[in-house]
Amino acid sequence: MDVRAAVAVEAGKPLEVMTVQLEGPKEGEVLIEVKATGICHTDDFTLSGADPEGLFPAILGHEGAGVVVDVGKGVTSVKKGDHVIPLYTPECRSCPSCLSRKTNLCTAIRSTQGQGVMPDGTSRFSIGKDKIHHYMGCSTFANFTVLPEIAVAKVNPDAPFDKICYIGCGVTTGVGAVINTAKVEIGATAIVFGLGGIGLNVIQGLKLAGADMIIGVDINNDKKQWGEKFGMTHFVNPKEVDGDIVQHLVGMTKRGADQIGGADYTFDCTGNVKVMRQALEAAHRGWGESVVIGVAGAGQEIATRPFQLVTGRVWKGTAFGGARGRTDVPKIVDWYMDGKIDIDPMITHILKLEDINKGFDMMHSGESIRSVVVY
Ligand code: NAD
Ligand code: 022
Ligand code: ZN
Repeated sequence: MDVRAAVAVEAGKPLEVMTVQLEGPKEGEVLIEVKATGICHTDDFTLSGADPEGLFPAILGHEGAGVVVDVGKGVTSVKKGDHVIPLYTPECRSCPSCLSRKTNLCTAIRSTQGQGVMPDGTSRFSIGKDKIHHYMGCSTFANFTVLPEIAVAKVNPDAPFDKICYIGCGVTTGVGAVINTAKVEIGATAIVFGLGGIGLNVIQGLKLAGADMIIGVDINNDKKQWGEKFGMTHFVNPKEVDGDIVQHLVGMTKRGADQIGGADYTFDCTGNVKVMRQALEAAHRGWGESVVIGVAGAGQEIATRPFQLVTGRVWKGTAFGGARGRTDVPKIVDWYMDGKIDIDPMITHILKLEDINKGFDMMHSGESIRSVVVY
């Protein structure tokens, strides 16, 4: 069938909106009509050519929501008409990783997903005789896409597509990092570095978990009011701090008779390896945990003195907020529908597919939190 797609033709060039061909779903696959998709940093990272694993031509996009319009042979968990969110981290429930209960990083289709093809090794997208790669198993920058059954979460059909698409990446990553990865408890103190589309979701996750002190750190003062909207209690701009930012944050979090500072939990939502170090060192001696959420550029390395870890700080990382997609994503949609979490204000721009490149421009300039394309 003919579908409308924004194609990443070549690294470093804008997306080209065109008609491409999509084959129907094969065994174990589903055809989705994509209703809305967010634009996220990883799409930009790949499009820019900075991602050494980036493949071209490809249909990018991994933050979508839509409706099942057809299912392939053997598909049992979803049917035509179901509302779904595509999952770049699938959940097969039978690979060693899923069965371990220790990680959300399902390995069932990992290698083919990285190669930009469906699990049978072929692509469903083409232009004439030329194949186009899938992206993160999702390719939501097309009004129809094919996904493996294990890579879709069935969600509440009353939920609005133009909001819940954000649960396909940003919301789940931020809220999940707090609930699943850090397992923050009531009364905890926390520091969030970087108040963009991820950091704000970490903040609302911390509020949901009952954290007491939620310090937001950003070099952009405009982010203060954004943080406050979602539950941040204190704001620090490192550019306006005299001396060392870590010492400043440790000073702000001093508690108890021994007056040792540092937060119970810290989160890097910048992708900057220097900030990752600050986040670790601003965690409390003896028990503070620092969660790396930001994705750093290819070849970057993190550093700290081993003493920081010997004295009990814990350095962790998280992908997709530690969420098991088919199990946890429907719950997050319900939290949104019940008013437990907020999404609407973070979607600052709605675009048509034809204008998708404007969404990338607004991400670069920092004027958007999230841009969403509505088909
Ligand atoms: P964003 O650009 O919207 O936000 C980043 C924020 O960090 C901005 O507000 C910026 O002003 C701030 N910042 C930059 N340098 C800083 C510094 N030195 N100190 C303090 N603040 C600083 O980006 P986003 O959409 O929120 O994404 C953040 C990161 O999370 C990206 O690296 C993205 O790739 C990553 N991410 C990871 C996962 C995962 O599963 N691990 C999922 C989604 C996104
Ligand atoms: C999403 N991300 C950043 C912004 N939006 C993002 C990028 C990468 C990962 C998670 C979120 C990630 C962390 C660890 C892995 N990935 C590897 C998982 C594994 O090897 O099992 C990751 C994922 C998908 C892909 C590449 C890397 C892909 O489909 N190409 C989850
Ligand atoms: Zn993303």
